[in-house]
Amino acid sequence: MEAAAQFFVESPDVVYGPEAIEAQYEYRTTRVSREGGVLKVHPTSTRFTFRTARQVPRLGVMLVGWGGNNGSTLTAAVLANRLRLSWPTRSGRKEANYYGSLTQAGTVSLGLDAEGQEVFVPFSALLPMVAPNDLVFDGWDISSLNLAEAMRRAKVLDWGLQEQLWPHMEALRPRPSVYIPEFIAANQSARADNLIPGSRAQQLEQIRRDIRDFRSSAGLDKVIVLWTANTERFCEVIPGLNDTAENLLRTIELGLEVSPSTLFAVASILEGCAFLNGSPQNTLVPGALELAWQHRVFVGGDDFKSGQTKVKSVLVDFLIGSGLKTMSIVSYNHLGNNDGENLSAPLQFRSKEVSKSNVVDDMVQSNPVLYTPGEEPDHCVVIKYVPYVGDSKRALDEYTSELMLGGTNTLVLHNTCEDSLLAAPIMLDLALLTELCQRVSFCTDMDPEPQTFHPVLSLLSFLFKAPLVPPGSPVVNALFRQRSCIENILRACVGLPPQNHMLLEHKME
Ligand code: NAI
Ligand code: DG6
Repeated sequence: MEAAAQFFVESPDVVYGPEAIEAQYEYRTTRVSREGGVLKVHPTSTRFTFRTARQVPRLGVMLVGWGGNNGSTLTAAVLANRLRLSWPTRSGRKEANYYGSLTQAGTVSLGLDAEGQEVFVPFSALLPMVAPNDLVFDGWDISSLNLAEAMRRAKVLDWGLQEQLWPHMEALRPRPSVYIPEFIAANQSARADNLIPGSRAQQLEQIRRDIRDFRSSAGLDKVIVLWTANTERFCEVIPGLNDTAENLLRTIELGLEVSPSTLFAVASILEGCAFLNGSPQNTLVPGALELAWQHRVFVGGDDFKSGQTKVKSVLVDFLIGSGLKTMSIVSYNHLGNNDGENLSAPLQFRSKEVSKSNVVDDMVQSNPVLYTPGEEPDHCVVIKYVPYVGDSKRALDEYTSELMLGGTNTLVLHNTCEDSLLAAPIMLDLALLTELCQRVSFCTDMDPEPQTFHPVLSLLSFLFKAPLVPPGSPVVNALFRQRSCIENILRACVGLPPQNHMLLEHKME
C-alpha cells in the first residue's frame, strides 16, 4: 500500500473548490415506533451538504500538566518525528513513528480495485488535516521543571532518544498554574512550585492572557487546550454554584469552590478555544457545558481511553455481541508513575474507578435477550501504586461469561505497556480531529442554515473512557462502533457511503 496516497472522489455530488470540499450526502437511517406491541421500522433519508474548509491552520496545543509523563512524552514524540530521530536500543535501532495514532497509523478502505482487492489509504488522507509534525506546544504545570527535566523524571523514553531530545526540550518551560490542594492527592504537594497567585478571578484572567500570549507570540491561527494534569476528585454539582454558565462565572468571581480543571475549561471557552478533558473528573460541569454552548466552542471528555479500557470495550462487545452472557469483570492495575501515586488517594481513585466502570453499559443494555432490565455484570476495578514498575503499567483482567447449558467461560488477560506511550498518540488524535471538526459545517434539505457539530463533540468518543455526549444522545462505548462513527462521518464529508463491509461483489456468482 502506498503510504500517503492522495485521492479524489469523482462524482457529481462532490466538488473540490479552492477553499472547500463540498459533498452532497444521503443519510439513510431508520426510525422505530411501537404500535400495539409491534415494532414498526421506517427507513428514512435526509440529504446533507457537508462543507470542509481545505486550508489547514497553524495549530497550537496547550497542555495543562505539560510537565507530566503524558505531556513530556507527547512533546518528545512530535519532536522526535519532526527531527526524524533514530536511536540504538538493545534490540536494534528504533526510528520515531506515530504508532497508536488512529489518524497517523490507522487506515481506511476506499473500495475495490479492478482485481477485486481492497485499496487502503491512511486515515489522515480522508480529509485535509494538520500534520502532527507541524503542531506547536505550550502549556502549564504546577511543577517548574523544564520539559527536558520532565522527560527525564518520567523515565518513559530510551536514554539514547532522551539525549538527542534534551537540547530541543530544555528551553520549553511550563507556565505557572492553579494549585488547589484539596482537588489532588496530598502526595503531590512537593512538586507544586510553579503557581499563579491571586484570587480565582485573577487566576482565570491569567490563564486567558497565557492563551492569547501563546497565540500571538507563536503566530498561531488556532489553539486547543487539553487537560492532561493529575486526576482530581469529583466536584459537587450544586444549584447556584456551577449548574449554569451564569452561576459558574459568578462562583469564580466570588472565589467560591471551583476545580482547577473547570477554571481552565472556562478560560479556554471564553478565549474561543476547544477544551478537552483527558482525566476522569467532572470538569465539564453543567455550567461549563452551557458556557460552551453559548460560545459555540467544542468541548470533549472524559479520560483518555488508552489500554485496559480499550481492550474491555472490544472484548465485552465481542462476548455479548456473540451471545455470551458476561457476568463478572474484574480489572486489576498496578503502576508506579506519578499518576499512580496520585491515584493512591481515595478520592482521586474514586474518580478513576467511576470512569473505568461504566464502559460496558451500552453493550449490556443492547442485549435484552441476555440481560433483564437493570441486570448488569459485577464489575470491580482495583488500582495499586507500585513505584518500581514506573510508567510500565500492568493490567490484569478476568472476564467470566455464561455459556449454554450451564457452562462457564473465564478469560484472563495480562497487559504490560508504557502508559504514556499509549496516551500520547491519543492526545494527538484528539487535537487533530477536533481541529478538523472546526472546519466542517453542514446543512440539510429541511434546514438550509449552515451549522457545525454540537459543542459537545461526541465524535471523539473512540478516544475517551467516559464519552461526553449531547443531552439525550446515546453513549457508545463499543470501540468499533466508535471508530466507524469517525470513519463514516469523515467519509460523508467527501461524499462516500458508510463502510458496510458487505463485499457483495464477492458473494455473487
Ligand atoms: P503525571 O502525574 O505524570 O502528570 C500530571 C502533571 O500534571 C504533573 O506534572 C503535575 O505536576 C501536573 N499538575 C497537577 N495539577 C495541575 C494543575 N492544576 N495545573 C497544571 N498542572 C498540574 O500523569 P500522567 O501519567 O501524565 O497522566 C496525566 C493524566 O492523564 C492523569 O489524570 C491520568 O489519570 C490521565 N490518563 C492517563 C492515561 C495514560 O495512559 N497515561 C490514560 C487515561 C488518563
Ligand atoms: C491506572 O489504571 C492508571 C490510569 O490512569 C490508567 O492507566 C489510565 O486511565 C488508562 O486506563 P485504561 O483503562 O485506558 O488502560
